[in-house]
Order: sequence, then structure tokens, then C-alpha cells
Amino acid sequence: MTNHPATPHLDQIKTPADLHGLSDADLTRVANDLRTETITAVSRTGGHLGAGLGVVELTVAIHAVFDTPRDKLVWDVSHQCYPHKILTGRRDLMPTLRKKDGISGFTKRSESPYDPFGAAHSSTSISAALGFAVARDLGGVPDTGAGDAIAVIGDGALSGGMAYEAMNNAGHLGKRLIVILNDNEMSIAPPTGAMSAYLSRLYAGAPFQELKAAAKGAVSLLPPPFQEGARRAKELIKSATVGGTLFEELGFSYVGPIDGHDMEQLMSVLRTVKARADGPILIHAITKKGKGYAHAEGRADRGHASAPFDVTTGNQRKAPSNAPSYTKTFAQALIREAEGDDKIVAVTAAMPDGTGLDLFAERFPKRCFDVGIAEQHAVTFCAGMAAGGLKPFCALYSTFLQRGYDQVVHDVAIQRLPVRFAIDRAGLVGADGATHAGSYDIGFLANLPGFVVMAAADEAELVHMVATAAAHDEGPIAFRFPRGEGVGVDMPERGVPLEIGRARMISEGNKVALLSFGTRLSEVQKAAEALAAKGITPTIVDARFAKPLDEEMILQLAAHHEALITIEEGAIGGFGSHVAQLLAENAVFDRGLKYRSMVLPDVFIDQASPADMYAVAAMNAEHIEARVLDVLGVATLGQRAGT
Ligand SMILES: Cc1ncc(C[n+]2csc(CCOP(=O)(O)OP(=O)(O)O)c2C)c(N)n1
Repeated sequence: MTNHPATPHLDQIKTPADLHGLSDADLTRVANDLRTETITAVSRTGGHLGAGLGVVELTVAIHAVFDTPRDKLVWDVSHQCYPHKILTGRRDLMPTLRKKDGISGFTKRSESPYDPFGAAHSSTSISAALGFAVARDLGGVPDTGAGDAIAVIGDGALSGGMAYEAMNNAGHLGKRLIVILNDNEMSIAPPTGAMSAYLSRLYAGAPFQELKAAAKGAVSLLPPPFQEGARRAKELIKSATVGGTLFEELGFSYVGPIDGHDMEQLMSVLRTVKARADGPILIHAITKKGKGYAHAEGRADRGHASAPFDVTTGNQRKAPSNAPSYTKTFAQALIREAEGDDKIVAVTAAMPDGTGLDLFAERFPKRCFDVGIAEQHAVTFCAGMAAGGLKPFCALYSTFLQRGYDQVVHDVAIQRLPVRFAIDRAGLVGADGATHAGSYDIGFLANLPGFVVMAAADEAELVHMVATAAAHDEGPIAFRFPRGEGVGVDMPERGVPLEIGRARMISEGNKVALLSFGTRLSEVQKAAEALAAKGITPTIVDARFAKPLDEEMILQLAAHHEALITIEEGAIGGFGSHVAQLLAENAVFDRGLKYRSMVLPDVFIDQASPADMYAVAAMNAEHIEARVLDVLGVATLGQRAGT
């Protein structure tokens, strides 16, 4: 492990109030230490690196000028909040970042009064900050007091529709509200879309212009040293036909662009804004993702997320993988299908690497669409393409699909449009914690009329499900698969479409049937091995479909076993509930079947490794084994024998 580099200036800062009154030069020294400390911390735990490094000066300046936690600082997505955590009393806890029982990788209300609003999904900060501003003006007094409301939002997050809904509302209400646009010209991947191009035009080719846009209306908001320059700039642009900025049209005063790494500029602009703002104001700060750490700056994603790494070499310490990841398997299978069918197109919402669609885009650049952080649009865009005769695959993480739910119902399901949903990161995902868990998609999709809902039990099954989705033109279809590596099964040459609504018998046994939906199948098989040693041979079935259910098979299992247990990587109200409904309606319980369902517990599970999270959820092999013993009454007997 590397020695802890000295950080004498940061060491003086115990709370943000200690920054008040420091000179700009001293604040710069603190910022330099804070950058070092952030790099050291993330090198040991892994996590989001590039975004935090990009806002080090901004973080120091905001805390130096504003009075947190009375003033409410709301970080958008909040993956950039590590420097903020270090400054707000959590420095000593950084070694526990994103670990079981440790601190979260995002802001979290329950963790600190300095985190007034939790986040992890993007584009929510302006809405939340506006809520704080209105609450303040209407007499709401939270425990920490009521002060200014400040949202910090990235240019990537500004591709999400909610940010505009919030600005539209804020411009109309006219309340004092401070939005800082942290523009690093990066999302995870390079940002896409017209808005990104617009932001670039605001400062393209010109030196930092606190001047230009300020010249168009916000001169009085600038500190005096900038005002002269702004007047000059005004003269310069008089002849040019530059309209008001989009932000001004929305009712915001616009200040910028400013250099988000220049402490003097930051401090003078923030001080002046604090002293004079009387309505919504947007400060446009230009920053560099990964700033100050060459190994992050040099990476294609600017060090967006990292495993633990060696600070000197930048080399990440990742365990070698044994089997292909589900994500890559999906991408390769989709490419193979698309080679034979030119109607197949694919859509990602700002996650080309995360969904594997970067590979698809390399092969079919015209048939792949990165729409930005815009899941709602992604879903309806796919619905339109499906109505227009294409075969769209909408590739989203389970957790982010949540944002497009009304679009799934209203635009896709009701119109029975054949949109294919490839749902990655299904189930518990690990270090990102509860905000990123893919817990609900089975429940919220399987209750929609006409939807087909599948879960892959292993990577070979995933290949068949991609083929099934490609072939299914009758209506919407979804298949879910987890984060991480497959189990190492033999892979088929090509995917073969599955018969819709047919389960797969894995092994026939007696007394108890284990009906698995998704990748818990391997845990079920491990449990079965342990049970075999105890003389119990369960029947094992891979359900493949939560909708439509293989009713015939399930009723057969119920008829020929004493007990039936379902297991799925999803919350209550999913596969198991549909099975229970089927059994109830067919009077199976009247005849005495012992039925149990293993679902995620009815709590939000904090971050840990996926295996640890499944342990908390009691869904690993040992728990399945215990459940079988319990339902058959064996555990009780065993305990009695032992006492
Ligand atoms: C609704 C939603 N979709 C996708 C993501 C995944 N995601 C996390 S950070 C990020 C990029 C954010 O870019 P930006 O706001 O510019 O911040 P930067 O990382 O560049 O500082 C994305 C797409 C998310 N957090 N929320």
C-alpha cells in the first residue's frame, strides 16, 4: 500500500466552516491537498474518480463561500461527491467507501447533515434545490436551518429531461436559486446531442468569457474586476448576432463561462452571486474530468470509475475474469442477430460501454443510438422505431429503466409495440448500493398485459433470449441478466429462439421442486448438491419466463411435489407472486401444497459485494438449502435430534 502523502493544509480543515476567511491562495493549497487525498482514497477502495477530481476547486470554493449545511448543496448524480465527503467530516471514513457497513459512494441524507439530498440517478438536482428554495421562502425550517439552495449539475446530467422541467419551473417562480453547471464536455462517454454542442458553442474559440455571456445581461452580477472585461466583451459582440442564451430565455441569469479550476475566479463569482442574486442564476464553470491525475485524464472515460489502483502507474487491480461477462455476451449475440437482420437497431441512454453497445456501434454505427441520459426518451424513441417497422433493442440497466416506466406502459405496452428490452444489472449490483439495485423490473413489467418477461439463468441462455427477442414481433419482450461474469457454461454457436412461455426442466427429483427464475439457478444447483448428501433430491426447473408462465409445468410440479419454492433476483411482487396467484386460482393450496417464495427482502439493501448483499437477502445456496430443510420439516427434526 502506498504511504499516505502529506496534506498539511487539508489537515487544518475539520469542518467546512474552517475554510471561511482563508485567502484564495490558501484555499488553492487546501484544494491541492484535497485532490491528493481523493486520489489516495480512491486508489485504495476503487470508485468514481474522474468526476470528483474535476470538482475539487469547485467543492472548496462552494464550501468557503456558502454556509453549509444551512445552505443546501445538492450534487447531481453525486458520484463527484468524494471531495465533499472528505471536507464534511467523513475523511476518516473514506477507507470504508462503497464497502459493507461503510459510507456510500453517493450523497445520502442519513449519512450526514451536509448531504441534504441523496442522489445516484441523474438530473434531479435542480428540482430538489428548487424544492429547498420554495420551502425556505414558505417558512420550512429543516433541522439544519434554511439558507441558499445550490445545485451542481454536469453537462452529461443536463441531457436528462428533468433538468429542463426544473429550469422551466424555476424560471417561472423566480426564486433565488443557484445552479452551477459543471461542464467538462464529458458524460461517462463523450456526451452526445444538440445541447452538448450548444454548450461548446458558448465558449468555443474564445478565452474564458465571464465576459461574453455576462455582457448580455448579468454584468452587474459580476465582481468589479470582471465588469470592465464584460463591458469590452459587450462591445465586441455588439456587432455579432448572438441571441440570449437558452438559460436566459428560461428565466435564469447566466454567468460564465468561468474556469472551474481557477480559485480566484470561482471565489469572486461565487461571492458576488451570494451577495447579489435575487432570482435563479446559472454559473457555467468549465472543468476537466480527471483533472490533476494524468492516469485519469488520459483514459477514454477520464477515470469515470475505477477499481483500486497503483497511484504511480495508474494500473488497476482487477481480478482476472474466467468467463465472459453477461454484458459482452449480450452485445456479441445482438451483433450476430443484426448481421442477419438489417431491421435490428439498438439504443443506449449514455451507457455505451456499460451496456456493451459500444461494440454494436463499432460494427453498425448507423444502427446504434446513444440518446444521452434520457431513458424516457429512449423508450418512446424505440416505440416509434418499432411502429415504423424496425426491431429496436432498448438496452438499459434495470435501475435506470425505472425512469422510463410510464413510457413502457403508455407508449409500448398499450400499443403492443415490439420493443425489445435488454435489461442489464438485474438483481443486486454491489458497491453502488440500493440506488442501483435492479430489484423491481420483474414486478413492474410482468403485470403489464401482453408483455413477455424472461430472465437468463446463464450466459448461454442469454444468447437464446437475444434470439427469442429478435424473433418476437407480436408485442413487447424483455430479458434480464445480471452484472458480472457468466458461470462458464458451453456457449452455443448461435442463439435459437425459445418457445414463449416454456420452462426448462433441469433435473427431476421428488418431494420438493425448486423453480428458479434467473441466475440464482447456480446457487440452487449448489444447494441441491448439499441436499443430496442429506438424501434429498429436489426437482430443479429454470422457469425462463415470468410472463407468460409455463402454467402446465408449474401445475404439474405442484401436483407431484410436497413443496414448491420459487427463487428470483427481484423484489416482492414479481415472479413468485405470479406463481402464487396461479396456484391459488387453481385451488392448489386447498389440496395442501407447501409453497414458499424466495425474493429480495422488503428493505433497501446498502452497498456491499453482490455476494454479501445476497447473503443479507438470504438468497445464497446455504439459504436455499435451509429453506428446503425447513419446508420439509427436516431442519426441525435435525435440531430436535441435536438437543
Ligand atoms: C438516470 C441515470 N442514467 C444513467 C446514469 C449513469 N451515469 C452516472 S454518471 C453519468 C454521467 C454523468 O455525466 P456528467 O453529469 O457530465 O458528470 P461527469 O461524470 O462528467 O462529471 C451517467 C450516464 C445515472 N446515474 N442516472
